[in-house]
Amino acid sequence: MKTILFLIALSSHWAFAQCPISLNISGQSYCADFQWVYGESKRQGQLQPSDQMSPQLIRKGEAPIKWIYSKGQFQIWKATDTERRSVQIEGFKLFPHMHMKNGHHHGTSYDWGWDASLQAYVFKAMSLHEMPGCWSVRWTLGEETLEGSQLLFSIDSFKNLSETENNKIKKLCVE
Ligand SMILES: [Cu+2]
Repeated sequence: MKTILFLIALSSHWAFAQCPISLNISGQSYCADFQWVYGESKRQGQLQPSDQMSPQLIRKGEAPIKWIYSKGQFQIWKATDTERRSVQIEGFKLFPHMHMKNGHHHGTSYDWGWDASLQAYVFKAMSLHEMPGCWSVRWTLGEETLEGSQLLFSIDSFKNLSETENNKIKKLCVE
């Protein structure tokens, strides 16, 4: 019995590792993986690498010179492909979205593109500002609207916040 339970646990873990995020896009099943990487800062209008891991919340009133723009990599492959060969999907993109407590929703600046050397999409230059609401990452094949997109995940834990501060954010994300 123990062995069987162990095998079940192992296989579900394996399945998760094989398909960290499941997506159905235009009737096709895909697996995807999103990974945060080091953020960037701006020097004379140019993005430069920083030593701060994403995601980073930009504090209220913080001078733009100190802002850390969050960055991540996104890979997507056909669910049936055990070799996880990256594919590009026509019109597919991720975008940052803010759901505010007062019912207001809005986006922010970002950059989305394909990196041929990484064989992955790069999602960067995201300025995630501190405000009473929940930041999330959504995906779409077209418009960056709530109706025209789907939730990929909520950003409910920032690398530059304390545990107490992150717990406040988590509450904003479940409300
Ligand atoms: Cu807002």
